Amino acid sequence: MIRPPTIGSPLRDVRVTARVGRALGVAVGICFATGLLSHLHQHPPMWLSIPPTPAWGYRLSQGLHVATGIACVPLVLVKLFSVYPKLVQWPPVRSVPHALERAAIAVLVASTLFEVTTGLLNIAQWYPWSFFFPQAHYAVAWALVGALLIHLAIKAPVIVAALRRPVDDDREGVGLTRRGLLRTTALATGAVTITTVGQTLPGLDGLAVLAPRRPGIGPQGVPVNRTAQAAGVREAATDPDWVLEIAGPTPLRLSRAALLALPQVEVTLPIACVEGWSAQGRWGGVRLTEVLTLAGFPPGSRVRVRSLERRGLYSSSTLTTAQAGHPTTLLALRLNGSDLALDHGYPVRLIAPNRPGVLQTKWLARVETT
Ligand SMILES: Nc1nc2c(c(=O)[nH]1)N[C@H]1C(S)=C(S)[C@@H](COP(=O)(O)O)O[C@H]1N2
Ligand SMILES: [Mo]
Repeated sequence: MIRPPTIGSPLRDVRVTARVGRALGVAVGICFATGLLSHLHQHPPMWLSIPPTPAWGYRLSQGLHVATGIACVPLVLVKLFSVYPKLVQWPPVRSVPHALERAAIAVLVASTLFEVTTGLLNIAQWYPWSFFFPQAHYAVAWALVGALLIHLAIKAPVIVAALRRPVDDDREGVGLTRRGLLRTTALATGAVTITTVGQTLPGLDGLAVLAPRRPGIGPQGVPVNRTAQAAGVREAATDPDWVLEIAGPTPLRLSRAALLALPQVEVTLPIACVEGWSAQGRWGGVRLTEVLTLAGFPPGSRVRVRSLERRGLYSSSTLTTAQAGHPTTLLALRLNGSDLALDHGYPVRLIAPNRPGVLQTKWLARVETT
């Protein structure tokens, strides 16, 4: 029997593994639950009408999703470090139950690395792959959770026993102690969180040096994901003949001046991007219900808005009936006290409470029923 040399660091201790694993389990649990919620927002099943309140609901859940996902990075690395010799143990399988246990671990490690890597690349807005990120990220999450539950069931007795035993601080040789490793892991996890969570948590934005976005940076003090130039709508959005088509029983064609002549309201609502950044804005414009009533839409209609942007996933979005009927759901014409910038969706964009940023469609062309 060939054995690789055991890499027998005293740091590779089941008590360390169990404690780091517990933290990782909590992070993965929150990340999975909030990821599921984000999926439901973007693909609502017929039985579910997502409520418009609290307005900051998606901002909180997606902020948690990305923050816990980032926190997984140091936790996964330390967890893998602490069990590394076991991953390459020889012979690879000893029995049928052992083979199942190792298969679950293989799926768990592979899916976790996949989720963390694709998630990180996504928040950096870098898509160096050909598959569709949300679908792949969502499907693999289920594989991860399945493998995690099997792993926990098999290891439960070992985990419970390891968590009961205190981590002793005896120094074996020089270097890091086991408690020192746990402290370092906690510090590293805290550090990556503190330097990124300011992309969504007001007050910590000054510390968000590792965050891909800072909430206050962008035209009118709000970040932009896709510019009018990138969306190919510059010309159409600045065309003096632009009108918003309201395809109701009484069809309307409203110029920006006509929209500005309707009763104006101002609401404070966040843009909360799936990438984990969010920014509050003061939006001015016309209530969607105002225009729906004018065009004779029956109450409770399922409404869809369409962008001047023809192609792409963000060219339209559908509102739940509760969101469409909410008084803070606006056809926004102004942001933070001035006319909406072209990159924020001029001449008019949708802004509605408790919705992912991807559904806050910019450069509107049409309002219709589904
Ligand atoms: N037509 C259109 N609307 C869009 C997008 C887009 O690419 N095209 N991007 C969406 C995304 S992903 C986000 S997070 C918000 C960003 O809004 P902002 O650029 O005003 O900050 O707009 C959304 N609306
Ligand atoms: Mo977004």
